[in-house]
Amino acid sequence: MPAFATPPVAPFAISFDHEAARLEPEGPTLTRRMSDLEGLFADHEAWQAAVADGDPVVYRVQSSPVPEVDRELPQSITTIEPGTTGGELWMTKGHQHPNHQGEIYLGLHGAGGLLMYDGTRHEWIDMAPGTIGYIPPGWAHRSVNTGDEPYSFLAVYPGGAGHDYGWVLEHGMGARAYRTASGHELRPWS
Ligand code: PAN
Ligand code: ZN
Repeated sequence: MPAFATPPVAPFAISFDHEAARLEPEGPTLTRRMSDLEGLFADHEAWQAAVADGDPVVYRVQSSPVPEVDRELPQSITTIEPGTTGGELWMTKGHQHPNHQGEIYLGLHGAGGLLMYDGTRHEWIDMAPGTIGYIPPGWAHRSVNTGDEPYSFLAVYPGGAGHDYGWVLEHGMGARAYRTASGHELRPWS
């Protein structure tokens, strides 16, 4: 099982395969199944049914060996599978960085969206290969697969930023992304 390096991390090169959406050397990979997304989809019964029906993998996060500690700059590649639950597009849990700091995402493969919320306003950025989405300090963020193939992106963020998942459960994300006949649409938070 790959592990994080012990800080301070020595200089090293990362081989980045954007087609395969992989980093080498690898750190740990986190797997999020449907059961890990409790309370996040608007349609609770559809979520329960999906958990009962094989509890599918919704997304994976592959890290480089750089650990999440202050002054280091970790990177990871997230791959979200295509799918919907109660019509809502598959997505990451979403979080806010409690130590407000900026972050960048780079689209690698597939089609997605970057939903951001500052507690009052929400913003949406369409993400495609080559798009850099900028997340300003203090904005909660969630990624959505809007296509019919896996959607992958690279994230680079300050190691001391922390991850607060409770903030999204408490405040929501301002909007939800749904599949429609012609693509996808955002609907008000419910
Ligand atoms: C990303 C996210 C990753 C998974 O690396 O952590 O896409 O999303 P959740 O953390 O919301 O489950 C990032 O924004 N890091 O700060
Ligand atoms: Zn983040």
